[in-house]
Amino acid sequence: MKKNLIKGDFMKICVLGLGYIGLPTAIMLAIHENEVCGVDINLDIIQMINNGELHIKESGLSDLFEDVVNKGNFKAFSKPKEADAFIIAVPTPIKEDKSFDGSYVIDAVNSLLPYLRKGNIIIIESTIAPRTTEDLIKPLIEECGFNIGKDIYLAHCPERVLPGNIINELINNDRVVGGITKECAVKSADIYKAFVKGEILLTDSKTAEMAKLIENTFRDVNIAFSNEITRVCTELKIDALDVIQMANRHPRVNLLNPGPGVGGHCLAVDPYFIIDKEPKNSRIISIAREINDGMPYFVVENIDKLLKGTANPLIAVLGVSYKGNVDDVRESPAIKVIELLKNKNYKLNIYDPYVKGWSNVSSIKEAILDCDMVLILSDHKQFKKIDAEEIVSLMRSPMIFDTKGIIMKQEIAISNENNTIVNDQKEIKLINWGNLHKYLY
Ligand code: SAJ
Repeated sequence: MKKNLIKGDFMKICVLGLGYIGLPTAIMLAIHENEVCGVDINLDIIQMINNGELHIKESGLSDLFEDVVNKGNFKAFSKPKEADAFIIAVPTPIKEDKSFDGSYVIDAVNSLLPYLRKGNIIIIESTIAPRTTEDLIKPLIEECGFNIGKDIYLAHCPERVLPGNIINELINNDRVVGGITKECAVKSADIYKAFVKGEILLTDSKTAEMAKLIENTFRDVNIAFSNEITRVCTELKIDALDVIQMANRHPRVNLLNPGPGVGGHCLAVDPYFIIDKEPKNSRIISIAREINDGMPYFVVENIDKLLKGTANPLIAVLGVSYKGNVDDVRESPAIKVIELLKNKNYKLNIYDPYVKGWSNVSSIKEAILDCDMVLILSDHKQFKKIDAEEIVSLMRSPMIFDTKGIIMKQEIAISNENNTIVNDQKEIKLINWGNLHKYLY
């Protein structure tokens, strides 16, 4: 017999969308004794999961997955099944015109309607435009004759975990649960109590939607500010990295790091959901997107200047993913940089130890052989301790353009008294957003 849905109770939960968020969430719910039915439209993913294989790389996930495979309480299917609760974690992309595309969420809701019965909980974890739960999803359920807050409990509980640290953040981050009614929020929150050690904050659905979007937009705007500071400082011949470091020593200033642009499926996408809904008032948000999307062009503009006069330059591109130590290339600025460089007919040795299908060489060593510039575009741990001896002996002219600011002079060693890195009479030019101006003028 099914028990009342209170903390720690066994539940039957259907998770729709088995990607970077849905899959770890489903596994976490199964670890905590729920019977979990995972649903995806991709049959390869279903087959892999049911064969005990993972289709995404995420630290700590495979051990937990092994446990639930042994327990036997998590299986994947192509269609939903009857359950106590449904959690939707499908993608919410932007359309070509940058407007919100909620079609996967709507499809997922429509797909579960035939299995819905009184007392069920529906939680949307996908990031959605403000007011979507109330204006678009609620009517779909009401059209089936259900009363929200009495028959069905509907809430938005945005995912907030950082790729690369998902398991830890699933457990320890605070969660915001926004219900259509208070009862909806309370019932939905109970599901998370099984594994969330952070605080669970209850609110209404539109506040939860907006809070989630603002979290990522805050970061996007902050990074855009640092990228702008970098461009200003490069013109003024001031070390932007020093400036940011100094300013951050003020107790109430916290600038993020400049880079080759902002990627991933979150920061580079979610701000548009706000712009789409309320364009006339979203001015800073729009300009921040423009600045961050402009960074790959700025990177390439500077590569042109740095390699001016070099005959048939060969560039070793290190990193394709949108950030360090992940295999995700969605909206990656590195891909934009690569595309721009290819359009300009630069020869490229591309290497990323995490991402399949992009590398045309199979090691750092092979990438740097005979090249004129090492271009760092992702902050993978493997790139931080690049071997200075190899750089000097293998590169045609040793120049590193570190757009992620990960290489410390002292760590690539062989510094002389003047703090330039030399070996066998060759100097390594280690260029970052702080000293770029010295190599341009
Ligand atoms: N980046 C910089 N400078 C920095 C930090 C990041 O240029 O100082 C770039 C990264 O290289 C990357 C992009 O920003 O291209 C985004 O990376 P990220 O690590 O800031 O964030 P995501 O997209 O991996 O994850 C974010 C997180 N949101 C926040 O930290 C507010 C995560 O908690 C969310 O769950 C996730 O978005 C999401 O799914 O919405």
